[in-house]
Amino acid sequence: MNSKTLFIALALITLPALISCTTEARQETADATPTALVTIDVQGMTCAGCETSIKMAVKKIAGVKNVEASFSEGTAVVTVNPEKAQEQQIIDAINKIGYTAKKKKS
Ligand code: 9UX
Repeated sequence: MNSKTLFIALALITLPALISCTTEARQETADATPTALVTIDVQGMTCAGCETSIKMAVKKIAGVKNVEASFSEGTAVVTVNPEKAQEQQIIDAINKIGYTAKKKKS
């Protein structure tokens, strides 16, 4: 590979990353509500359906913006407005539908 090819390859790899970065920054200034990521340990998920159940239950909580659940990792990563959604509410909601949720030790 000569250096010109290498430069073009690098530009192709780097440009989309730069563009997505600025897009993200713009969204944050447009939306002034504070966000925090809360990671919960969830035991008992065994399939993608379980992930969906967790997402549905946690998304109902006021102040929850996004939920990503992973049965393979045993976690739920929840994007919240920390002024509205409390970690304990998320844990309670998951426990209520039959899984075992615990605050993730950080
Ligand atoms: Mo995943 Mo199915 O639990 O009940 S195994 S949803």
